[in-house]
Amino acid sequence: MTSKRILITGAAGRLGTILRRSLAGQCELVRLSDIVPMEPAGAGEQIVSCDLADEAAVRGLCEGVDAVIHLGGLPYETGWSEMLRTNIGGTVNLYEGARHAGVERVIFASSNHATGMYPNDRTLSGESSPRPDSRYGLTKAFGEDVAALYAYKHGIRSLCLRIGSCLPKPDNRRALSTWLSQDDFVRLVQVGLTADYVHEIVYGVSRNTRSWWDNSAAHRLGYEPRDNAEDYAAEVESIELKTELARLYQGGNFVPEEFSSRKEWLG
Ligand code: NAI
Ligand code: 15L
Repeated sequence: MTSKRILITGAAGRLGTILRRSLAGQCELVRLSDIVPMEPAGAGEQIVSCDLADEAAVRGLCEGVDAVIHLGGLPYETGWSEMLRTNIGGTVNLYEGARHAGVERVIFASSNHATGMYPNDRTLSGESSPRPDSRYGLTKAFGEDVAALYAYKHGIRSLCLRIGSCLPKPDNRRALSTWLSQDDFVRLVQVGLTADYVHEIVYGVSRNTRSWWDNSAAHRLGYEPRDNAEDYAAEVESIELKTELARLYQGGNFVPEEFSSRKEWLG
């Protein structure tokens, strides 16, 4: 591994906990940061409590690391003020902190909800332009652009992961397309920590037979997913999302929430 000193934001969360486990003992330092408490530091770990909205604190947080895995933020739809403070402000603070600290690379947890308003019959790639399905999805599309600014202008390698549904196993029919196994998530992050790229947007998805995403850019970087949601098809195929809109668009349940278009813009 080239990155020896790593910062994980959102380290107390679902994905942060998976990464913490996988990186234990692998690096010179893993700095684990969140606003909520977590298990005490083990060997090679450091726990730093930090609100991503606190610009000065985030500056300090980024000091002395080679790579950042930016998972911290609100992973669901909520009002503008929280979104602006945490997801937009927090991501800007993080990249600005990384620039000041001379961080080499940032892996940004984007989301499939940046492109959630595409219908299910479209095959997307990291080059597909955003069609956010929510304020949440828009914050992720914004984060991808922040990543481009800091990559091309300031030389921070930036890998944006449009993560599908990272779960122990798929839990419904939609997830047969969107599932990212926890092991494949770790594999993808390992690629992000070592591969040669400037600014890339890829999908965080396993090798699902029914995937909606052409992830060849990730494969070119060296990502070799091993899990396939299809193995669980018999178990979950009959578990459908409840509304027609949710079934029609890639963003699933984020789509019908506050939906108010009188037209069908499918295409
Ligand atoms: P999570 O909610 O379990 O973890 C996020 C962490 O961020 C939490 O521990 C929370 O305390 C922390 N956080 C929230 N506000 C903060 C603030 N102001 N300052 C510092 N920390 C703050 O979410 P999860 O599932 O682990 O997701 C991690 C990232 O991946 C998120 O950015 C999410 O949007 C993204 N993602 C996750 C997917 C999934 O399937 N779990 C799918 C797509 C994207
Ligand atoms: C996300 O972005 C959410 O953070 C996660 O909780 C899931 O809803 C996931 O997308 C998904 O689309 O399944």
